Amino acid sequence: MGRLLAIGDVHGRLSRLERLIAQIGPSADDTLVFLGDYIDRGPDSYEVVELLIDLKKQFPGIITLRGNHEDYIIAVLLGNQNRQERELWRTCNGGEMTLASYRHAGEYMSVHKDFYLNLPVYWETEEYFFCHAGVRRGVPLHEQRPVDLVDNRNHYPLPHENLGKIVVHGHTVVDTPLILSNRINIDTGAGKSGPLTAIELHSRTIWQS
Ligand SMILES: [Mn+2]
Repeated sequence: MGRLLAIGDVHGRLSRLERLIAQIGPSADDTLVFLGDYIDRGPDSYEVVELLIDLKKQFPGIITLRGNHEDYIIAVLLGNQNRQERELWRTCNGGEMTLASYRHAGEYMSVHKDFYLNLPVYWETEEYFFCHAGVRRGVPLHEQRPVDLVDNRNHYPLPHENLGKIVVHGHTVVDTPLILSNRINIDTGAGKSGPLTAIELHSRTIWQS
């Protein structure tokens, strides 16, 4: 049986992602679930998405979920973002860095339209439920709304709440990976000054770069 890995919010940090992938050394038997937020804040959004697309071509077990930052770019690509939302994305949510990254690459964001529009909001195994932002307290896993799976904050299940599976997510920055009995959060703030984190779930091995 291959390994089962989750990788936290990358936020345009290509070198950290490259180092992490080199440490992990993925093989065709492994499943790697990327938890979303590939873009914004860091300098290399275009290159990060290129690398993810390349990994998906190389390995059969690469899953890329949708984060709230991909929601911003999807809104741009679909023309659903009004002026105020665009300003908020650019100035407060790191979108300026994404625009610059595509500009430097000489590409339009639409070059990755298929990638962005085909990101699922969750993925699961018998034991684990993967999504970007975690699940909303009190709602069964399969009744969760996409908006909560992608952008939930402050409504996490209580530590003793039995969810049926262990939820693995990112989105809310923690200093060190948070490993509870019902959920695991591995967003260690690569978008700011923190490391990028991966966890192998059978062995609970952690890698950081
Ligand atoms: Mn994030």
